Parts: sequence; structure tokens; C-alpha cells
Amino acid sequence: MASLSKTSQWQALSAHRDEISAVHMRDLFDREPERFKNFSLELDGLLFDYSKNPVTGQTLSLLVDLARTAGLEGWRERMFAGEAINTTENRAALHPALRNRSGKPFTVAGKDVMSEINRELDNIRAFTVSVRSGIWKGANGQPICDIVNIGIGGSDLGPGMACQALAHYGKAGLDCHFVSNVDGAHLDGVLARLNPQTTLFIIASKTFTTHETMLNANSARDWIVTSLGEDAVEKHFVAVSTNREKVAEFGISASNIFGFWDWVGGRYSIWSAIGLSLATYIGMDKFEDFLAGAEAMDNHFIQAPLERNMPVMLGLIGIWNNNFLGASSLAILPYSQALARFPAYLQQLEMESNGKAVARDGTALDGHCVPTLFGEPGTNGQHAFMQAIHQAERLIPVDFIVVAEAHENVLTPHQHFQHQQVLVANAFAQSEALMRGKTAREVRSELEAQGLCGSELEKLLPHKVFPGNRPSNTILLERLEPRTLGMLIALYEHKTFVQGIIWGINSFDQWGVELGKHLAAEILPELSSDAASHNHNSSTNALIERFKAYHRDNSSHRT
Ligand code: G6Q
Repeated sequence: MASLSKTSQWQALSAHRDEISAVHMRDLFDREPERFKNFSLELDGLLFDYSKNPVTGQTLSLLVDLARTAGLEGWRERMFAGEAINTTENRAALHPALRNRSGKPFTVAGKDVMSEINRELDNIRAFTVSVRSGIWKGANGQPICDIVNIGIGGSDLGPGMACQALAHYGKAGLDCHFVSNVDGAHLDGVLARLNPQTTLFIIASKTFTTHETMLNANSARDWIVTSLGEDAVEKHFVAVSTNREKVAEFGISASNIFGFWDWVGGRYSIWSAIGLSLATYIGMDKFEDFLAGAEAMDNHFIQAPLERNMPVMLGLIGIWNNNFLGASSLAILPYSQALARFPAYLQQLEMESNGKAVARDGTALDGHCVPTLFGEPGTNGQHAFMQAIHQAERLIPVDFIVVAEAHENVLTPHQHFQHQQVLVANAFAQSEALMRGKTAREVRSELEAQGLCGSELEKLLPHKVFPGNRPSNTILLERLEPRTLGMLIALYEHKTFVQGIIWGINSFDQWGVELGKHLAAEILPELSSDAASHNHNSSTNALIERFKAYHRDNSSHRT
């Protein structure tokens, strides 16, 4: 966005915002009976309704002009052509190749990468069949009942979120667990429930050097070796990594390594072997459906005109709410318990991709970019933070993600339908309430009807007014299944890309996580050193000393 805000397209949007700012969305709906039709898009069981945003047709066409001025179409071509658009790491960002089932070539540096991808998919398929059918046996000859994915960030959030989302499709008798946190309580809590003889670990780490993952992996390895012996490692550990050397050092044999490539960013890697836990859990055919859903969204993103293009519209609506209406956060509210981890997944996708201070050319960005994402499944959020979204001064746009059909398990179909109706009624009610609000006049007549009058009524009235005119998108999935989940994730991936291009950001690096890592490596030896810490500020030095003092006084429990 370094210079984009100076362009005539940006200026036109600012002027347009001033012109329409007094118009309430209620009036926009009243004036335009076809508003839903005009401001919604549909693709294979996924409906995207963006009509409840304070925009007009003109707003959207000005936003599309802005996208064109930012060169969105050219950048999209460069991404799909495998150019090194991640300029600070000189890498392509070619995750769409991972879900390309059409047979068309995808190239990186002039080399078609599809044969390598397909070979790896074949390896994944063979592994999933072997584990699911019980051919793969643990050291004592028992089939695998529990898979533990050890990874963090991009090597955890995607498969963890998706396994929960698609649990309905998971194989009975096979459970997937995810350990990411270096807090020993995480691994400990998972291992406490498992039997080493029937547990298989997937160590998922692109670099195989991530401190948290390596410590968790080593502790898991000790757990297996202690109970089954050193030879059991081969039957109880596989790795997903681009660093075969480091995996070999850990003691995992070459035949148990699933690879991927440096042009797959961590937070875009669920489509690669990083999805191994998911593929094993739901089976390879379903994993292929998941890939196909993402591919359908890729094709839509490439082919649909910008004005009718879902990721483009989702991105542009966000730009409007952020940069022109001043919102600095975004609530992601899946009305689906199965999608409980989706907000956390999107937090990484959007905030790690676009949470940057400088543009691609290194110049400072001249406005705020990525919003702060947060969220919880509905209806829980309604009983927690929705109050602020309805009435607090600051604008907090919302993405509602709603699933029409529930999956049945223990409850009867009738019970499920009852629950689903209540759930969905709440989602639709929230978006309507945010849009319409409740005027002072409406509150007054409501209170009068309840028999209130005079000062009692006047005192209560301002508390019950809702300003409305609060933006929200609704994404309605017919069913939460592998294909639609693939579409949904790819929709947000491309939305993130669209916004990054408009802000002028390289969405594919993450230098902002380095400083903390570096300092942690410095502090670690200080925590066990006898010498007092003087290397930091007074706060950090004192905290280190307090930690050491605590452990000096309580050292008996570690022996
Ligand atoms: C994602 C990031 C980051 C990464 C983790 C784990 O885009 O790069 O979240 O996925 O730091 O890294 P490894 O997979 O290398 O362990």
C-alpha cells in the first residue's frame, strides 16, 4: 500500500466513502430488493453472501478498479506460473499445484513439479491404506489405533483443524491427536491416554529443526523406546519434512519420510504430506476430494471475472472495512462445532501472511493492514463477546460460517435437525441484528408496549439502542465435507493473497517470528546457569532470576 493510497482509485474510494457514510444498510436493503442476488456468489455447495456490508454497486466497482491498479491479475498469473513471488526468500508460492488433479503442468524454475507431487501422493496413499487396513503393525504386531501428529504452526494448525472438522469421516477405531506446544503438559496429556504398542507418531516439520517440535519428538521417542525398545522406532515414527538429513539423524528411515518442497509455505502446506494425518484419518479418496474442492476454488479464482470472483470480493470487502471504514479486527464465527479450530487456522493464515510493516520493496506501509482475527464457534460467542460487536464504538466486522446440514452420530436425525435449526436461526439472527440494529424509536415503542413510561423509560432507552449498519459476510456450506472444506480453506488462502497484493505485501514470508526465536535460544542456557543474568533489561533479568530461584528451592522433584 506504500503508494496505492495516493492513487486516484484510492482517492475515489475515500470520496465515495464520505458520500455514502450517512446511508444505513437498512436503507440499502429497502432501496434494492435484489440486493442479496447482486451481492452474493455461489460455487458447488458454497454460498458467499456479502450483501450485509455497507457497500453499493459503485463501492464494489471502485474496489475492483483498485485491485486492477494494484496489478492483482498479473500477480495471480505469476503465482500460478510458479514465479518466485516470495521475494525475500526467493521462492515460489505454488501450493495450488498440490491440489492440481487435472493433469496440467505446474512449473517452478522451468521444471514441471507435477510428477514429484503425484509420486508423493502415491506414497501417501500407500501409507494410509497400510495403516487403515492394519497391515502396518506396531513393534509388537498390533495395528495402529492412535496417530499423534507432532508439529507446530503450519505443520499443526491445518491438519489439526481439518481432522476435527471432518471427524465424521474419520475411520472408526483410529484417533488423531495433535501435539504442538512445547509445554510438556501437551504431550504428557496426550500420551497419558495412549498405548505405545498401538501409537504411531508423525513428526511434521518442514525444516526438522523447530525447537518445540524436536523436543516433543525426542520425548515421544523416549516414551516408545522405554516401553518397546530402540528397534520399535521404525514401526512407530514417520516424518514429513523437506530436510531428509535431519530426519535420518533422528533415526527415521528413508522409507518412512514423506517429502514436500521449499515452494510450499508452512501455513499453505495442508495440501502436501503435512496433511498425512488427515489423509490417514479420512482415507485417501476423501483426501483427494478435499484437494479437488480446493482445486475448484483455484479454477474459480483464475477464471471468474473480478466482479464475480469470491476470493476477490471477500478480500475487497475486507479492504473496504479495514482501510476505509477503520475496522482493525475481524471476528470469524463458525456456527459449527466441527469448525471450532477454523478461527485459529485463519489467524495464522492471515496474520502471519499479511501482518507486515513494509511493502515488497521494503518501504513502510502507510496505513494499517491485516486486522486482528479472533473467533469462537457460535452460539458460544453470543454469550461472550458479541455484546461488543453489537454495541461497542469500534467496528468489528464478522464472517459467519454456517453449515446447513448436520452429521448424525448418536443423536437421532430429528434431534440433530432440532439442534441445527436453533444453531442456524441464531447465526442468521446475528447477521440481521448487526445489519438492522434497533433504533431509539423502535426501542421506545417496545418499552411503551411493556408499560414503561416517563423517566424510567428514558433511563433505559439508550442502553437498548443498537446502531446496526455493522458489516458481516455469511458463508453457507450445504454440508461440511472434504470437498467443501477444501473450497473454504482455498477461498481464504486466495482472499489473503488478494489483500496482500493490494497492500503491496509479500504474503509468503514471516520474518516477524525470528527475533523471539533468537532470544529464546539466548535465554535457554541462562535458565540453567549458575551465573546471574545481566544480559537483558531489568524486567527480563529479574524474571530469569525468579524462575531459577524457584527451581533451586524445589530442585528435588527433578532428580
Ligand atoms: C508457516 C510458518 C510456521 C511454520 C512453523 C513450523 O507458514 O512457516 O508456522 O509452519 O514454524 O515450522 P516447521 O514445519 O519447519 O517445523
